[in-house]
Amino acid sequence: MKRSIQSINALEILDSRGFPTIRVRVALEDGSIGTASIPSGASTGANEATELRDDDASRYQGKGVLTAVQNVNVEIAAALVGRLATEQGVIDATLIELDSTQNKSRLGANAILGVSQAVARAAAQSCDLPLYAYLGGVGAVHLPVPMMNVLNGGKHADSSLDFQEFMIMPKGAPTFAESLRYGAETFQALKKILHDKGLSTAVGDEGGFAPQLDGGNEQACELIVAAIERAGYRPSEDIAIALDPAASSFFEDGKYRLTRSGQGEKTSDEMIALFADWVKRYPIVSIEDGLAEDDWAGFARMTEQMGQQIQIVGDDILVTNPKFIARGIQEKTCNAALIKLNQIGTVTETVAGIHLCRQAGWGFVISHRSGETEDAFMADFAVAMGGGQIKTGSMCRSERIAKYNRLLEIEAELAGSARFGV
Ligand code: 2PG
Ligand code: MG
Repeated sequence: MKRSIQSINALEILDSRGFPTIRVRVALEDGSIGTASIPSGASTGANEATELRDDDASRYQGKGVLTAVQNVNVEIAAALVGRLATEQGVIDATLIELDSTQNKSRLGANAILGVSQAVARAAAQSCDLPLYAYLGGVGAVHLPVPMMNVLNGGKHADSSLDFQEFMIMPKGAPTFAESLRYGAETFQALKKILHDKGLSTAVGDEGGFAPQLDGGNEQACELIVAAIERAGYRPSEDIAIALDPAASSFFEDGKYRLTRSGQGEKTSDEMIALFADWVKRYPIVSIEDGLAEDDWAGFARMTEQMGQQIQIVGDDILVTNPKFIARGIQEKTCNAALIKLNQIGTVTETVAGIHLCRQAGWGFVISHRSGETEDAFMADFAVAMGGGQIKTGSMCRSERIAKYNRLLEIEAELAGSARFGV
């Protein structure tokens, strides 16, 4: 059969932090080729699918992925060669069954997802379709509003910010291309403001600036509003703010510890009060992981208090896992999910999680990881799923820009039929 898998090969490559990751190449009988390179998080949720590392201290501080590469080349290849690449559900179910663990720890979610995504790409090429159209069908015309992480803190930078991500969301732009311009101009304005204040303009893992600020986490919001205005845009109408404090990373012994900024310890309710106060004073439209991954009760209180007004996104608490998303819907934990393919490990399960979000009337945001590669699969995936939101870093570093550039290409290709907005 022309669309059956002829060969599967993996390679150990490097991600944007210089740590190893896996690239998979799938070839079909008809000559179609699909590749996929898998990203890697720093502020990972405890319940994410397992990223298999070699733990061989003599290579890359134990972070090598040669075992995962071997698992693809030998066991997975043996199970999938000869199968139809267009049967994504069957391929993914076979991978899950072959692994046979709850969290993909035997073969590695990095190995499994690499194959899952590369198969999808090869199948798209074989069908002579762009990836977004293959995955999303004729209705895949909705370009996402980007959340651009222009100030980096937490586990992504040695800045003074406890909160990991301060993002701008150019939601008032008429097209994706224009939203990118609004964002890039604001990023440059922010650079100038930091420079003029004698602050560092060096960047963190996701390409946002990582300065030492005396004014705590809140000063980041002030600087962003100033940058939006300096670039000639209206805060709120043209460009709003989205936050990802990644609160699991500073939650210790039952308290949120804002040590970097010197803002002391807070309970869940004090954190919620802080966010509620900020939402009144800054154009914040979305808060992801404002509380820690185990704080289900706190999340539900935050959603009850603020969920009518802003988007409350679950990342570490839901880990793109349909099981946790279903619990979140049941318990009204949030009103949106962050979606990262490598948190769950197959394309099929990721789509299943998104379907749950849709059914519940939740939003969803397709997201990169802090350790990325030049692979722009997620850009096509965001258009295919049509949720209207993508989070893929700031306005520099090519592993981030690769996704934005791919979205520009898609918008141009769709021409008159493209839609843009949340
Ligand atoms: C997050 C992500 C991506 P990481 O917390 O949302 O920004 O970070 O990949 O380090 O988990
Ligand atoms: Mg997050």
